[in-house]
Amino acid sequence: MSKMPEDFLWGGALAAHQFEGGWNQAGKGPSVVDVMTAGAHGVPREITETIEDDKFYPNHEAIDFYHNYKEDIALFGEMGLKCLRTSIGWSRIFPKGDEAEPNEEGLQFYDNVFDELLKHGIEPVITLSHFEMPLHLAREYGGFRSRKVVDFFAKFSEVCFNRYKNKVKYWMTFNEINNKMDVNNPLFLWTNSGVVVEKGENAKEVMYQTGHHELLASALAVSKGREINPEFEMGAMVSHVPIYPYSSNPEDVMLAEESMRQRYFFPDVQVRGYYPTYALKEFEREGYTIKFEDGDEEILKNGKVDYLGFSYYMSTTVKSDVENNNTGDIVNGGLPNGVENPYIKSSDWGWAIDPTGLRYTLNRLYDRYQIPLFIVENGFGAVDTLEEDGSIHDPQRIEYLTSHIEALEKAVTYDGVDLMGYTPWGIIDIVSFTTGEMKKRYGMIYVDRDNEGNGSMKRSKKASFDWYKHVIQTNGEEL
Ligand code: BGP
Repeated sequence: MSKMPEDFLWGGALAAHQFEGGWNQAGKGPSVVDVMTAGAHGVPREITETIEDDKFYPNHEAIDFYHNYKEDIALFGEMGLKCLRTSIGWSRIFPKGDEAEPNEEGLQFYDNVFDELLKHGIEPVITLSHFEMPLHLAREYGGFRSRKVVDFFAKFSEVCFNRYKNKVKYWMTFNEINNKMDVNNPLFLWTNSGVVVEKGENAKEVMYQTGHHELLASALAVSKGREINPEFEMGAMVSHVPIYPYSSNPEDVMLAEESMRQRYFFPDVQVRGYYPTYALKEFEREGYTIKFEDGDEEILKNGKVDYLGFSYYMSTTVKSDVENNNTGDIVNGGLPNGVENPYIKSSDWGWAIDPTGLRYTLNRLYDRYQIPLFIVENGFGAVDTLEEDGSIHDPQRIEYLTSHIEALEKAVTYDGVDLMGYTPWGIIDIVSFTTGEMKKRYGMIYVDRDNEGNGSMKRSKKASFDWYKHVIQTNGEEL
């Protein structure tokens, strides 16, 4: 295959709550995800009122990167990663979220991590909020329902920009800010925004008002970041799942087009700096009251991003003459996985395997926004087996990643898409977000830990470890 640009950022992706552990160490406060119990294949994760000792919380210890960060980063260095995408745990820096001063021990932890990464020649790519809002902000203020939380996020991001301005260049504001468009699954509004829809409320109206505050918070962070260090690359981050029409029936085509608005609304605002007319028309049609304040338009216009990061795992398909296209169930994280696409297979968790969909996505996003793109999540969740001799063979994962890298390489070298980098999700085994399982493994490094939290935590290289190391060494030439 063709060589990628010399400065292409081959890396790996993680999120604080899914691998760090140390959930209450060194002053860290509980986050919204720390009160989510384990789910399992098809069983929804629960949001609990308190943290009961008798319940298992998979994110509390996760894989204990908190105490193993030097060993793990040495493995990332051995793999030859050019960058590592991860997040700063908001509640490690502001345990409750509304304190006047940040938690110095939390700030020091990330100083240590970034120093270790840079020592191994690995560029940090940092998400400010990856579902880790301080629980206190959710309980006390109603999360991003409240404009006060916009100010708390602005303060958190400013502290991070100032503290790490000489160590971190690439930033993203909110992970998969558009997840919450799927209001059928309470997991997303809760983890995205610390919000629970109350009885009698219109879920979409709540989601859009919450989303407006988050869009303001994102734009304010982007403007502040640029002020603190003009060298910063400020990105948005969305989940992108292309929605195909089931047939050439114009009704299917139009339904797919309309359904894509749930994907495009948030990045439209973050990249273009204003609300799209299809959303304003929806507010009018549905009678939603979204409270804007004077100056909000200006904030959004001034806070347009430099690049768009996105996750890509699967595609979905919709058909205009079926009762319900939104058949996403908890196994798929509630994603509207539409109707069966007869041309593609799915993973054990029902996620469609569609590498061509990644090339299609890159073209659609680049045509729409004409700014650099960054694939910051793509991966294959599967059950891996630790053999007697300690080896782990993961040919399916190598096949999945190979086909998706071929697709992105075609988008760059044949279609001319401006792509900054590629960070496969879960470079090391971590806790699955939607199900709370360890069983759904993504990593090229195996971690001996099961769904119930048992295991030695020992790290072992899978077959994909050396495969990906070679891909990076040849800059994508040999897959
Ligand atoms: C995305 C999240 C990640 C990651 C990924 C895989 O939505 O940004 O945090 O978890 O999904 O999903 P899962 O872990 O449920 O397999």
